[in-house]
Amino acid sequence: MTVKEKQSRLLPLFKHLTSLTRDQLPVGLRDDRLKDVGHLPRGTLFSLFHAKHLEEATHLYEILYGAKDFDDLMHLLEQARNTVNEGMFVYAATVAVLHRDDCRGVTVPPIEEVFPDRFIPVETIRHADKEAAAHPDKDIVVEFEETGNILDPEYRLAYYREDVSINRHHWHWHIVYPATWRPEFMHKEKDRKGELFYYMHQQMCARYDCERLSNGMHRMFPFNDFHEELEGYSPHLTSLISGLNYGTRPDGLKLHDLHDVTIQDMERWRERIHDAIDLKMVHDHHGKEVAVDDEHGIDILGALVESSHESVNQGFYGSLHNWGHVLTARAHDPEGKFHENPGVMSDTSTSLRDPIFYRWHRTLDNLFQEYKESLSPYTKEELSFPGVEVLSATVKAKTDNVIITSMVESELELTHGINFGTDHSVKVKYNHLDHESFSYQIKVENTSGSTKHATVRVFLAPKYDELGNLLHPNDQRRLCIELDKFHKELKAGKNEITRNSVDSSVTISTLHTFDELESGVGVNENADEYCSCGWPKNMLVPRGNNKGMTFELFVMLTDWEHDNVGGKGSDNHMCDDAVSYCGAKDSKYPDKKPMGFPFDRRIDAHDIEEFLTPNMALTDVKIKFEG
Ligand code: CUO
Repeated sequence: MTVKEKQSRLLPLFKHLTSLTRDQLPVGLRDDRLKDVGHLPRGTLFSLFHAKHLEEATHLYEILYGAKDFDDLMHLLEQARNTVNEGMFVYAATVAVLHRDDCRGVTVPPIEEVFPDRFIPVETIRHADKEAAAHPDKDIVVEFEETGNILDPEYRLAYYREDVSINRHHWHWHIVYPATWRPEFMHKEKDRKGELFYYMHQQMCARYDCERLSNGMHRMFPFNDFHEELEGYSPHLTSLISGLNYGTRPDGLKLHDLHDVTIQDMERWRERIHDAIDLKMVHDHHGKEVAVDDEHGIDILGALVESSHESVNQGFYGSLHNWGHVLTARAHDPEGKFHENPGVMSDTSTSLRDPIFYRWHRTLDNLFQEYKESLSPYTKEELSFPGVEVLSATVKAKTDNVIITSMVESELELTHGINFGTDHSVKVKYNHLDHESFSYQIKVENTSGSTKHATVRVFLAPKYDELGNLLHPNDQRRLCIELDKFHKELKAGKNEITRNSVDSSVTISTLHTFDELESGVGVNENADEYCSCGWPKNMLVPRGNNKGMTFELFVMLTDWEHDNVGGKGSDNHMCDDAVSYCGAKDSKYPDKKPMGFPFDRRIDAHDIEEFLTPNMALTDVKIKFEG
């Protein structure tokens, strides 16, 4: 069977899931393997942060992953679609398709088209619905409606938090890295999964703070005090699987104990994690001491904090991060007294919308940073690359070292996710951030007399804080966004490296719509769904401001011979896209250095000049928003 045939058999299963009835395939008619699924009722919001939901979803994706062949997979998927919760079906089906060898090249449709109600405000969907009913013989395009106003200062960031593409990214990342992934069962390793959990979310926090500074706002405050009154958030989303709104959190609510978890549990787990960081040691579930050492410490802590299947002791260290999502999502109806839906924090495809997401992840990131602070700063020797000097680094765009950002228009097709009863298209027009295309020009001198192989690392960070003061490198490092990382051969003598921003190792290059996938566009035997977990390329750089906000571009070359992990992950791995955030499929993470190197550790230098070695360059870059 060709990939195209597989693709066309798979796509209908992802259509009109918001219209499924409550009917379940009776147990007697089900394949034996599916006897023990279907507990979470249809119409309920599935949360992969909730232990019980996740347990059932894991059971399902493991069954689907274990299907004998593609036909068997289709048979199980068809039955599962008629049995399990809608959100759980999409999650489990996507995890299975993404990881099965016989699904290589098959692409699952974008989540925003499968469940547009998780991305588009309900007023807009309702408007589209009325237009479609009034004009059944026409294609419909409606405008996206605003979800708030400036009376809420945080609303200034709504364009970012409610962006379709970053929410899609977050959903996809958690599909590639399921918390419950069991390598022994799936026979596939997820190299440095705990560390990647830390790093991908650390980068999201850094990006959000850069965006805040672009908007003249202070960096976010962590959500450390679990008894604090929270700021409110109203998502304006209605879940169409039930017709019930996503929960709104009015200003001033606090977290409350839930049936499954208490605030005290959270505080206890956090204390234990602090102890582990201070003592540089954790207790595994046999009571054995495991060192939180320089090499594996961050990976151990990432798994512990999330927590994932790889947590050394879930019973003792709990599941701090996941329950934090559930607790904040349930703050408006903790006891379920009003049978409300949870808020957007309960789901990976919606949680980025809520300002509390970033405050919660800042708290977790501070835990990881506490550990990183305890490590010695990199020495000059660890930072340098003898024989290689970076002479200059320039951003080439219309004007050198100036990047223009703007809001551009896109359209989202609703009809695959929502049945409007029309054969015509029903679209929403919305605006999102984008930037002009640019490239890096890096001039390097190789004085070693022979060919060298370099890893080129490119970062961007704001130069000034919210008050206009020069940021100290140790504060600036936490705002550093990785823009790119790639391998380059350097001949002896002078070299000029040119690299386009679209080739970035953090972003995805192509993404296909439901319609394109249906018509066979983008179907490619070598494509890999794994790759689509990268950061959206339109969001590569922060917005900047109208005057032109000053950032620093940091370029560093390190010795690739030392960074290279060898084997499949060494260079030409299949998914060249987005390896920084997504790793390389079934291979080692393609860089031996700690993620975020060299900014993952404390910088004691007084200023950035003192930190620099000859293999680094720093350039002022302005980002100018023409909005
Ligand atoms: Cu990705 Cu909290 O895990 O969001």
